[in-house]
Amino acid sequence: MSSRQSAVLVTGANGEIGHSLVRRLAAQGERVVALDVREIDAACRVHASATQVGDILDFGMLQRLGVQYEFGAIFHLAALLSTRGEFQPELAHRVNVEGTLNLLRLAVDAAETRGAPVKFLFPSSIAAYGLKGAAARRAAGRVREEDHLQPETMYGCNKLYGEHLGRYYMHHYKRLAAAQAHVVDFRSIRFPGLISADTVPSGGTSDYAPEMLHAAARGEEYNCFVREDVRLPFMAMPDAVDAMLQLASAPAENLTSHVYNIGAFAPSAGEIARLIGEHFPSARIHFAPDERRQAIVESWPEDVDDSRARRDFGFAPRFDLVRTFTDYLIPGVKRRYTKP
Ligand code: AKB
Repeated sequence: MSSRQSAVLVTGANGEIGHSLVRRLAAQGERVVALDVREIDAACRVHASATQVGDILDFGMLQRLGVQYEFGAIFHLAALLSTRGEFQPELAHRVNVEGTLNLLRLAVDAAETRGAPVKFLFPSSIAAYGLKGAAARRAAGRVREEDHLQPETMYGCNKLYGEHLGRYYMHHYKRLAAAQAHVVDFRSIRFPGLISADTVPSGGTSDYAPEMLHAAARGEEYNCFVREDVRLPFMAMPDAVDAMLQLASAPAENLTSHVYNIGAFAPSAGEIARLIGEHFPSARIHFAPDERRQAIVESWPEDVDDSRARRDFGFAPRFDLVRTFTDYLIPGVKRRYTKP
């Protein structure tokens, strides 16, 4: 019997999903170890049982954590996103692929120590898809998990490969060794663009939506880097975190795949700007497309087919586009930016 404390590990805890996820896991009574390459934010630290500042490329550091804690689940959120990855593709590859491999190794070690599988939750992305421009994405409509897997960004390639690595560790790891162990219970969601009232993402290409909102709430002008008519699937952060927790707790026998699309609404950038304008009438949002970032968005699907997630783990978003703004984002950002 191990004397180690059982815990859940969250990498990338400072990121936009990390904040909400750490809080929700703690509220469920989990002991959460929050790991990030930067000092853990105060808002996240209060919910974590322990924090660790470190690089996921440092396997020694991960091993030391594995000696201290018995991880029953790993939520591996740390990644370099799509825009940043196009400036530093090799660094993105190291963080997104070698980092993921390190976490999968940690999961194998943890499973061996505890004598039971370790759940591995991996946020993948609509960036795993690759469509050849506006006409192709219109023709493709709501894409299914198996189709159009020709990512054009380093980040998209890394996420798709991360899904394959997870599938390998779950079903085929060391298949020629004497004793085969299927010890990593890998589960992945391809997230759409996410919008949070509490955090502003950095380094992504779907960032124009949250950036527009937070700029308006701060009374700042915003130049949107995509065209007004471009459409992309988005989701409110609470629904994204719910989906991850639902997938994590779903009985293994209900899951027919290691990867799931989820979606909620797919507005154009102009529709998002108009909604923001209804709540912040003095918002100054202009469209100044950067054709290269526009092309990245246009390689992603206009919408996704998430029927598999709805069927297998009961995914059902609470927030449609209007409710996302009226019930969640607008009250949240007003609270955040109103001086006491
Ligand atoms: C990005 O824009 O890179 C991410 C994503 C869509 O996964 N938000």
